[in-house]
Amino acid sequence: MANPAPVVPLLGQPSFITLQSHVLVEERRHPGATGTLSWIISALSIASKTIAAKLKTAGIEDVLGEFGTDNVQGERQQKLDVIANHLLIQLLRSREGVAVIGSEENDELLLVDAAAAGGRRYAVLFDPLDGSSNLDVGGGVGTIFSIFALGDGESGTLQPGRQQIAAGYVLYGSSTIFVLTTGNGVHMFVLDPAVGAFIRVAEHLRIPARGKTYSVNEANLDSFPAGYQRFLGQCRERGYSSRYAGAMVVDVHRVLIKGGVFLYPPTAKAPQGKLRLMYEANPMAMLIEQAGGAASIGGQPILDVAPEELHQRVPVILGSRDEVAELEAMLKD
Ligand code: P6P
Repeated sequence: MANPAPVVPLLGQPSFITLQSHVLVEERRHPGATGTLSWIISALSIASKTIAAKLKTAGIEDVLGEFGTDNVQGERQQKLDVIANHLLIQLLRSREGVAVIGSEENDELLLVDAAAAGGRRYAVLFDPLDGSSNLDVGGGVGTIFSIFALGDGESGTLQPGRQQIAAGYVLYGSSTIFVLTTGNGVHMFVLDPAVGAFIRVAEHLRIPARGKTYSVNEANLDSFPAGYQRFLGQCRERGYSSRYAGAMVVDVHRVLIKGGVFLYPPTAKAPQGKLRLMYEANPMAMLIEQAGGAASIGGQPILDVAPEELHQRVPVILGSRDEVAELEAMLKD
């Protein structure tokens, strides 16, 4: 008998499950699904690949720096904020079923009369380029998105985060990472630029019950409510490390993978907190809860907050269940 073929040890068997095939399999778990949601996630995937490509050569092309205007938040818009926002809006409005688009960069909701197969209608809310002030210094940035189903004729009503049917983010960092939940766990995909596809690298991510880092802007420490200060003092006594990138997607991704907590407490400058409920706190809260963690505004789960307006801000406490519970107890004292 001829020698058996040599077994070639592969350098790690890539799954070859792409984001698109993952989403189609998930779609089959929902009888009566029309594929409209899958197409919306596909639009988000295409937009993120295009944004990732632009970011890789940002220093070469003239797309860094300020655009010259302020957004509704009163923040200076970076050129890439405007580019990313335009890309996402154009791609999403071309998709059947996208009836409402909300963006950090736009004052009002955009109502898009996209007729959908089977009448399915969705609202897609996003922060197109979160942490964009990091761009000029080559830091990590991200896109955060939140998807709600809409009833017939429903357009402007904002729903509590618990009603989200999908949420996720794209981290443009050392690699481009797409993290997604459609309510059946949290799954992670990495962009293979040679193939042009997001390849699944992890399924059903679980956040550790406890971590060894906290992530907060300690420059605001003196204006944090006392419970936060006590909690952070306890973390330091326990030998925790402090990690803060100044971009929510970067900091929350670290917490999702390694455990610990991410905090944006009320401060003197932002008494309601700085982060926006509808397209930052809610999607991140859905991901963290789906991964077995906890997400609170301090005394109430983020996902149960009844929204009052599109750009509403809330305090954010999210991460490992044990640590969030400890902080919540200190806030009650
Ligand atoms: P600060 C970026 O501007 C952002 O919206 C989040 O991505 C980030 O977590 C936070 O603000 C950083 O805010 O006040 O610490 O610079």
